[in-house]
Amino acid sequence: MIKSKICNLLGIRYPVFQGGMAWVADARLAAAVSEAGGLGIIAGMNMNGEQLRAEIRKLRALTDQPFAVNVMLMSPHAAEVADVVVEEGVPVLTTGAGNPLTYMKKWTGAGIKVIPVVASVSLARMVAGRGATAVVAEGGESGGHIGEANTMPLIPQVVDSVDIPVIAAGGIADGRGMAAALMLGADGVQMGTRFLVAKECHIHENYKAKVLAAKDMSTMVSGRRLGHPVRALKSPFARAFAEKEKDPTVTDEELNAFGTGALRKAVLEGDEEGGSFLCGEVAGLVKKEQTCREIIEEVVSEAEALLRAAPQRCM
Ligand code: TUI
Repeated sequence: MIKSKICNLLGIRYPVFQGGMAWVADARLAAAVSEAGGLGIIAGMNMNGEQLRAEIRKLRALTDQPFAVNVMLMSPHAAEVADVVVEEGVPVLTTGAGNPLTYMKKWTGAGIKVIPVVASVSLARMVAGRGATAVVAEGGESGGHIGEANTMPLIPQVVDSVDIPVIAAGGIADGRGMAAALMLGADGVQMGTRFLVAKECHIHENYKAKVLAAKDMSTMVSGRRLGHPVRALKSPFARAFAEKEKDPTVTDEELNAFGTGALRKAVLEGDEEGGSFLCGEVAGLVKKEQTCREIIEEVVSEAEALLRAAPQRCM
């Protein structure tokens, strides 16, 4: 069985994290992943402090396994959320879309294991020096907000730069991706897109159908002009946003206003016209709806079989 340092550090059975996807990763999804032996992560992005507190308590009613909360640092509620995770005694935190240094002392001082999502060697080094337990190194193949580096070059460079475990994210949706990530030196993987179609993932059926129908060229990146590139499925909204982005008569404020609420519309309403269906480049590999347990066990056993068979394949 694939076991790594991160399993012992966090008390989880498999080195598999579920991405803390905004509007998507609620208590029901995170609890199912944690019950199946991975690390379930609640997205703090779309909640204020009190909503997050309720979600954490809901998860605790569903599982006694370790779990995490993702603090999206660009969220208007980030400061409030940063306090609630301490008050609620959350065991593990991931952060995203920014530099978490402002909060590191508060969190590590409260005994929380902090695992920032990083998109560069420099941020990985910085947080490792401030008490991070591990990092998730995320390549630009990911869905949602992305950095500039891709997974294949990013992971080994981060691995070489820090002496804490590195979890690979971006472009991983099956055992082949997991085996490759482990060979790059990662200690585990984080997957978002594969969990979008989990049975316990309560997004609109239109969203799941779009992910299941996606092919290799189905995603695109927009938002560079605003300083936060985002990968999503090609859609009327994503194309319109990309067009407006190129138009110098459209101000940044207008562009921001155009994007506001689009993710909520995709997740809750399945709005095919106005929704932003965030999704990773691996969507073309995601073929069926499964339980979180089936997903985790399938990915881990595929990876294990591949790694065992590696000498026959290559030598
Ligand atoms: O955060 C994510 N993915 C997200 S957040 C999100 S909500 C959103 N919606 C619309 C527009 C913008 C955001 C949807 N998806 N992943 C973690 C992640 N963090 N990916 C990349 C980064 C990152 C990038 C640059 C982290 C740090 C960083 O630089 C920080 C610095 O100051 O050096």
